[in-house]
Order: sequence, then C-alpha cells, then structure tokens
Amino acid sequence: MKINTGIVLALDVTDRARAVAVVKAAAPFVDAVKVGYPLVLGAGLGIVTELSKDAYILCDFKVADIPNTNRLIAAEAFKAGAKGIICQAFPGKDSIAAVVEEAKKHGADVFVVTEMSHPGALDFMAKNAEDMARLAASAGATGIIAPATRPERVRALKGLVGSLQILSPGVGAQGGSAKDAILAGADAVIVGRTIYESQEPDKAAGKIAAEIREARK
Ligand code: 3DU
Repeated sequence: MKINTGIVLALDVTDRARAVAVVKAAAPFVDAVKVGYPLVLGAGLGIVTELSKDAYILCDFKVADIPNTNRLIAAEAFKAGAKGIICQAFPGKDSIAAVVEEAKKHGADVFVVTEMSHPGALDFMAKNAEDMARLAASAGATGIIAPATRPERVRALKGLVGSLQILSPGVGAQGGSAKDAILAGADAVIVGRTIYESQEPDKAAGKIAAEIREARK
C-alpha cells in the first residue's frame, strides 16, 4: 500500500449513498478506504467495485478459515476490485499463505491482524501477538494490524516485523491517538467513527492528517 497521508478510512457505514459521500469528502486526506462487513452486508459487494474506481480499497474481511476457503474469499474480494485484504493469523501459516498466494495473482496486499485494539484482545490475542506477527512476516504478508490503543505494543511488534507495514486502528473513538501510534512505528492509522460520524468528515480527516505530519517531523 502506498502511504502518503497515513490515514486508512474505516468506512463502517451501512448505506451506499452515505458511504460514497463520506469517501468523497475525506478522499484528499486518506491513502485507502477500508471496507468491512457492515458496508458489504448493507450495500452489497458492488460497493467495493464502485469505490475501487477512485480509491485503494482494503477489504477487512478478517479472513479466518482453512486455506481453500480463505483463497476463495480473497479471490472474490480481489475480483470485486479490492487492492488489499485483512486476514486473521490464528488459523495458522497455511491459511495466511493461501491469502498471500491469491493476492500475488492480483498484485494485491495482505495485512494480518496480530493484537486487536479493544480490551478483549488481552484475553487471548495479546499473549500470542508476537508469534502472530512473526507468522505474518514468514508467510509473506505486506503488513500487520497492531493496536493504536497500546502504542507500546505497536513498538514491540514493529521490532519483530522489520520492514512490513503497520496499520493501527483504535484512534479517536477507541481512545488511541494518531500521534502516539505513528511515533511508536505505525505507518498509517485506521480511523472510522471520528471521520464518518463527523458533520464535516473532510475537516476531521484533515485534522488527523496534520497530526500525523507533525508526528513524522
Ligand atoms: O474505532 P473506529 O470507528 O475508528 O473503527 C476502527 C476500525 O478498525 C473498525 O472498522 C474495526 O473493525 C477495525 N479494527 C479495529 O478497530 C481493531 C482491530 O484490531 C482491527 C480492526
């Protein structure tokens, strides 16, 4: 993924028209638009195709199945126009590798979830996050997803994945800060509600972009 502003917009709205309007407003400030189940279930997979005409679409399907099923899911996402996909690490290396193999056919990126940003991630995921990050690197992923709500964990995981890209969710609504995530080593932050729930999504995105520019100095 080409990183410029350092913002991935999490487009968790369920209505097509609203989705298009938010993307239009925030477009100058975002490197990619993350489309997950809320929007695809609300508006259909066609929204990926529609938005992919003007934006890099990262499908957040948190793919977590056996290799063959993972491959089938990834193929549909890429055929629809996605340029990247998010998968889970816990099903193991062969499951991640199946997604990576499919992505290569389409020149697309694969991001692997390590430790999630919500409190419940401490129940199971945090204990295995280092292993999951190593697995992502060895399976040939483009990058990992690591929590902006715990910047110290972003820093620790970065030390394990070297040049892999790190995308960090949890900024704003979940309490994390873009500045802290970037300073900890994230390449970009994933932001949803702070942008799409704002009356002025362009201003909200612009403010975060400015914060990231400042943190990078
Ligand atoms: O909290 P926000 O509204 O800024 O949305 C964050 C997005 O990132 C949302 O789509 C969620 O599903 C996703 N995400 C996490 O929040 C945490 C993770 O560890 C992985 C993905």
